[in-house]
Amino acid sequence: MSYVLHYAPDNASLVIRLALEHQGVPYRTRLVDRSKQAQSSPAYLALNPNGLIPALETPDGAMFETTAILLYLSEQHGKLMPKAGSERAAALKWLVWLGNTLHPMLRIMFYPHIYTKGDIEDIRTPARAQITHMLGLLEQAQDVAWLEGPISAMSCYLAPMLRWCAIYGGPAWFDLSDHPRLMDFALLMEQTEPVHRAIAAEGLGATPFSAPRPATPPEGSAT
Ligand SMILES: N[C@@H](CCC(=O)N[C@@H](CS)C(=O)NCC(=O)O)C(=O)O
Repeated sequence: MSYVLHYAPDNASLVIRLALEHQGVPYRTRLVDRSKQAQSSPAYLALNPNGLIPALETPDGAMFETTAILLYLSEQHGKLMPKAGSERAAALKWLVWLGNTLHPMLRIMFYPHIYTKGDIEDIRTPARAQITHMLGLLEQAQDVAWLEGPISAMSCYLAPMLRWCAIYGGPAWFDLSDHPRLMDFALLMEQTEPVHRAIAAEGLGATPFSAPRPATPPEGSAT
C-alpha cells in the first residue's frame, strides 16, 4: 500500500507533501474539500478525530499531527533528520518547537474566533508579538544548521509557516525581509525540486516562501 495524503492546498498537509517529495516516496493524494467542511465529515474524522488537516494513511494505520508524521516518515525512509548525536538532539528540539510552539501560535493568529468572542485584535496583537519573538529566536540560534542545509523535516515545516504568515492572519502584518536569515532560507528552499513539485500540485506560485501570493490550486481551496 502506498501512502495516501489527505490534503487541502496550502494547508499543513503541504509540510508532509514536501517531506514525501524530498524522500521520493510514492504517495497518492485525496482532497479534503474545505469549502464543504470535509475535514468535519464522518469519513475524515475516522482518520483524524481532531478534524484537522493533514492525515496520512500509512501501512501502519492512519496518522495525524504533522510532527508525528514527519518523525514516522523519517524513521521509515530517512533523509529528514540527522541520525544521532548533537545534530539529532538539536533537530529534535527544533522540530518539536516548530510543531508545539510556533505552529500553535500561528493557529491563534489565523483562527482568533476560536479564542475570543470579542475583538480579535485583543488576540492577534499579542500573538503577533509572540511570533515575531519566536522567529527572532530562530534568527539568532547557533544550532539550526538545517536553515542553510539540505531539506529536512524542520525546513519542510518552517517554509510553509513563513508563507502562511505572509498570507493569512489579517491585513499585511508580516514581512519576511525583517528576518534576513529566514529570507535566505526561503530563497534556498525555492530552488529545490520538491518545492517545484509542490508548487505545481498546489498552485503556490513561483516564490511561495520569499514573496508568497494566495494559492491558485488546480483543485480545492486553502480555506
Ligand atoms: N496540530 C495539527 C494542526 C493542523 C492544522 O492546524 N491544520 C489546519 C490547516 S493548516 C486545519 O485543519 N484547519 C481547519 C480547521 O481548523 O477547521 C497538526 O500538527 O497537524
